[in-house]
Amino acid sequence: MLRIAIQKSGRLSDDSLNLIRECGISFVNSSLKLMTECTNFPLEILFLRDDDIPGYVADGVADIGIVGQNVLVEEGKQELTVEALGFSKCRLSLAVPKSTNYTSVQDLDGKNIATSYPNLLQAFLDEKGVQANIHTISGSVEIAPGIGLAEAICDIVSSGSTLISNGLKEVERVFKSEAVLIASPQLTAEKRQILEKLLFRIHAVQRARR
Ligand code: PRT
Ligand code: ZN
Repeated sequence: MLRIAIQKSGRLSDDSLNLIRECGISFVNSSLKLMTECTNFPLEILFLRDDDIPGYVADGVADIGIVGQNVLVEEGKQELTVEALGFSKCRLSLAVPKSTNYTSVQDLDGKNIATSYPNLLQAFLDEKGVQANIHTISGSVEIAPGIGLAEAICDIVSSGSTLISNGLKEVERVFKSEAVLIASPQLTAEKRQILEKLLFRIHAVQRARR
């Protein structure tokens, strides 16, 4: 039996479960249960917060998982990657109030930037040779400039409408992300075989979608 960690409820959940279903794997999904066993494939689904998925897979509590690259790389666990899955595409971007006269990333030197992704942001700023004060906050990053916490933010963007409705403009793309399949490095030969079977089905689903 292979154990997969999936986001319990959020932007990754539906597409992750649909991918498993499209692989021809059946399961009963009760929102009350933490775990469900598939009926026609040796797979057990564990439902978690997305932030916990890389750690559970790294520790071997779950064998494989589906998570956004933004979370995976922020947590420094990119070596768990098996392959990109092509959904939940988004980007991590820097944004400033639309009234700000922004010319280049150097304008952020000495500024305060609010984000939930301090590691990805720090790596980007280091590469650009910019020194800024990073304020790590866990949610509602887009309101930080309005309440005087920061001059800029670094947050996930997909359509861009959240930025616009908060009077912000996107000025730099820091990281491009999509959902990825990850796996524990210590899988038994038996579990690796189940993973190979699952990957075979995932590739068939992806080919059919194209
Ligand atoms: O509860 P849990 O911790 O499991 O979930 P979460 O709230 O931390 O994550 P969730 O469900 O919001 O997102 C899960 C993953 O989906 C993220 O880690 C990304 O990989 C991916 N993803 C794709 C997104 C978005 N699109 C997205 N638009 N994650 C967040 N957003 C948010 C963003 O933070 C901002 O508030 O949506 C807003 C921007 O959207 P637009 O369309 O207005 O630009
Ligand atoms: Zn989360």
